[in-house]
Amino acid sequence: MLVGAPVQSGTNRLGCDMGPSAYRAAGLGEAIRDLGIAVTDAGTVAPVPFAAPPHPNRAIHHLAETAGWTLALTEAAFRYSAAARPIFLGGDHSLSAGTVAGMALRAREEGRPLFLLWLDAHADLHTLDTTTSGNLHGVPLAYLTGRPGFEGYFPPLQAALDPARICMVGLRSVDPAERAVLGGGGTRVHDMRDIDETGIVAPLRDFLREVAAAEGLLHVSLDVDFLDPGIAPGVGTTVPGGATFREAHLIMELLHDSGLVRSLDLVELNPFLDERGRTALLMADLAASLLGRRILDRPTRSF
Ligand code: 6HN
Ligand code: MN
Ligand code: MN
Ligand code: MN
Repeated sequence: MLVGAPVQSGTNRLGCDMGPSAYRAAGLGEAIRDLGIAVTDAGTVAPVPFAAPPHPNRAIHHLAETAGWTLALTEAAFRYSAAARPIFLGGDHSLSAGTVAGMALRAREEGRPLFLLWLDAHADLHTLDTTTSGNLHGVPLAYLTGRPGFEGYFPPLQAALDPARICMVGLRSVDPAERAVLGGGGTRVHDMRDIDETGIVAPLRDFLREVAAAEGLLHVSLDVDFLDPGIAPGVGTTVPGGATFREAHLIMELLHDSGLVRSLDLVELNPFLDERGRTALLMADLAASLLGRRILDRPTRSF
């Protein structure tokens, strides 16, 4: 199921709110249908009013609006995941504060643990007190893991995520305040240096084995800037040295093979910065890959 989440309030570069339209124009729905999977389009979620007081950190902007999106998306993710595998079409990464919170409620409802794979150049681990940019797409993981300082400013978190069930892949831009807490609570952290040295297959398989053993639900959050800007220019926060085309597809293929993914965020696409839709097309292709698209269907081989 496709769910539009045109969140724009978590960044200061305008254009992320055009993301859902770009994915639809890139043929994401058709690509999934071509795999023989029934797809419905739930349309677009709207933020609900949320009364947040002014925060002492004056850098923060659009706090109440982002909190309102968080509330609306928590509810939407919980509701849509009852009978479908939702794909949230962002929208900036602050939307994951809502989608993952909603999936945590879904997991609790099913009596299973929620696991999170975070594919991103950034850690998005700032609290409201540590962010210096004031861009709230930099805070969702701190909110979701129940770090202090969000009370009264964001919706109360009903089911916090266990940091030990988070796997971060692709990091290459981490602020000092984030570095101080990175990997805390047992979060798996694989930066680009790790991927260069050892590849992604072994650590990802290891994480997926843990999810399977725990009979967990897996949510994947894919930030466009996980990818190298050379292949994915349509994002406001490009960082050199990102994942290649094949590294990204291989991750999606392994995720598909695992059969564990319940929900997906596609975030940070900024169509205004894109080149003739190539980033939207690549993200749509990666989603199709996660859902089972293959060039060759290869028989299982034993060696
Ligand atoms: N994202 N750490 C930087 C900040 O402004 O807090 C960058 C955040 C990027 C957010 O990747 O979704
Ligand atoms: Mn991000
Ligand atoms: Mn990022
Ligand atoms: Mn920052």
